[in-house]
Amino acid sequence: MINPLYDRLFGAHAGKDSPFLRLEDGSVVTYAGFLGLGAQMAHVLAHGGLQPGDRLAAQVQKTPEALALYAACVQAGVVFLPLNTAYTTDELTYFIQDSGARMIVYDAKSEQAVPSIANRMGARSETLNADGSGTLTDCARVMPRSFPTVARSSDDLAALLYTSGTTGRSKGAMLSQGNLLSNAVTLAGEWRFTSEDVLLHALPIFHTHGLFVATNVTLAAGASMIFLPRFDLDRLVGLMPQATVLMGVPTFYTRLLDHPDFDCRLASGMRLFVSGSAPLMAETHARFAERTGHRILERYGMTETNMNTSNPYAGDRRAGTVGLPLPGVEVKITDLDTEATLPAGKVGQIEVRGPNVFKGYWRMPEKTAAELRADGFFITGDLGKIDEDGYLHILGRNKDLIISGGYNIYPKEIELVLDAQPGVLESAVIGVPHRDLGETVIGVIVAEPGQLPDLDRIMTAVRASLARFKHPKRLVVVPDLPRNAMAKVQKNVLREEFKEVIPAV
Ligand code: MCA
Ligand code: AMP
Repeated sequence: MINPLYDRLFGAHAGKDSPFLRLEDGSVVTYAGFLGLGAQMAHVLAHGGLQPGDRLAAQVQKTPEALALYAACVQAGVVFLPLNTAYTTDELTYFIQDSGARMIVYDAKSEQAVPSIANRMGARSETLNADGSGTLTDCARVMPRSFPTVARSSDDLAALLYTSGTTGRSKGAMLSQGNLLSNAVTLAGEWRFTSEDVLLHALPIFHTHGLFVATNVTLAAGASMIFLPRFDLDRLVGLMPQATVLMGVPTFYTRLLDHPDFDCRLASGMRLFVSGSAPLMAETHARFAERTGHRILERYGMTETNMNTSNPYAGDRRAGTVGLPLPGVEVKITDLDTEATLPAGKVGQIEVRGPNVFKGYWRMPEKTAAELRADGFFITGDLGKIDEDGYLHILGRNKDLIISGGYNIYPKEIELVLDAQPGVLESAVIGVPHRDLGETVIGVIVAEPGQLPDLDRIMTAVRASLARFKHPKRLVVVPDLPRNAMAKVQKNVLREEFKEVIPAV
């Protein structure tokens, strides 16, 4: 194989007239049509001077063209860097600059700043809009529908995905061809995917879950996807009878259970429901089984590692656990202080090793060294235990992280913005329980002596610099922050105090 990821996931389907994407309007993109468009886009990248290993940043809506751009990058040996469409210009600028992207693909209708950022960096910019139009597709249309696939090895980078950090500075996780391919093939096998499967795809395609888990697994099996531009509960329910598999974050499942039409008849043609990215409550698992007869299969992964563990397809899917290590993946629990491996039943930090584990953080050797051990084990920052039967239980986090509707939010990033506002002495951002999103963001502020911070003004500043899903749902002012003997803010005390600040609806 000259380009393992392309050859196995994409090239293997050359010439096939079978459906790959089933769109909302009833039209179908065949494998051959999709690969043809990908090849045309690969020509655009090559004409634009992109060399193998160069980064291409894309902040675009979920369209077949956006997915073809991913295929084009893999085929041209270019490192794909997808970006959340909710990111503000400030956030976008950081990712583009940090990655040194050589080409930026953006939606001309929603982002105005890219051409000037690109100019400053000597990068090219192309547009790709929500309706598939733009300079990228205009240029692609006149290109040949085949492209000489660029040779790559398993260790070459295929994608750079940013994940926020506890210091507030996002880190680019370097994912190799081998990382992505090994996980896709493993998951397709474990979850028994075949070319007959139809995946109901309602996740965004700028994160691991929607892009690598859902899309790569579909590609590995030569299956097809009902490709929804966004999550829409009524559409999901309406289309379910045409699908066989759904992958979603827990919010998908709690919302489905709230839908009056969602019942066992609707789910009768489905063979698998997968949940991940955030904890699935055992209660949701039980209610879902009661309503549909299906036991949701929960799995556990990270941007840095793709998927690590999964409940079994055929065996016992245990609620409240994330299942067993995937074939080829090692999981161990270690003591936080001594780093010694702990026996079954003991709680410690979760470490993983395997072909799925990333190559390190882009241009951050110290951060890489701090989290990726020399022996290949990655310190996930999650806390848990392995029970007597080998099932992994995630029991907490050793990292200050909030997961809202499956999106990860690092409090530090928000605290930096809050702390910079007039009248604010310091702040602590916490996650509190939220019925729909699992957790939601609360900003706790201490005022400068004698000052009364203007909360509306603070929220305006937050809106200007951070994506909407990171915005605190409430700001509260307190006289001081609780601290322990080491002067560390006790966020657990704040979480307890404000756990009911957002009413359950
Ligand atoms: C949307 N909003 C949110 C979220 N999503 N606020 C907080 N948390 C969220 N997750 C806000 C919008 O900014 C908007 O704010 C309002 O809610 C309505 O927006 P809308 O787009 O209509 O929301 P939605 O369609 O209801 O979205 C909810 C969602 C979505 C479907 C749960 O967030 C989603 O698709 N989440 C999946 C994320 C994901 O793919 N994570 C995987 C990461 P306003 O009203 O103020 O305008 S990969 C990962 O974690 C690892 C590797 C793994 O294991 O998978
Ligand atoms: P990300 O940074 O988006 O890659 O998110 C990775 C984090 O999401 C993990 O470190 C976990 O904390 C969390 N996560 C993913 N899947 C699950 C799950 N099934 N249960 C609990 N937490 C999960």
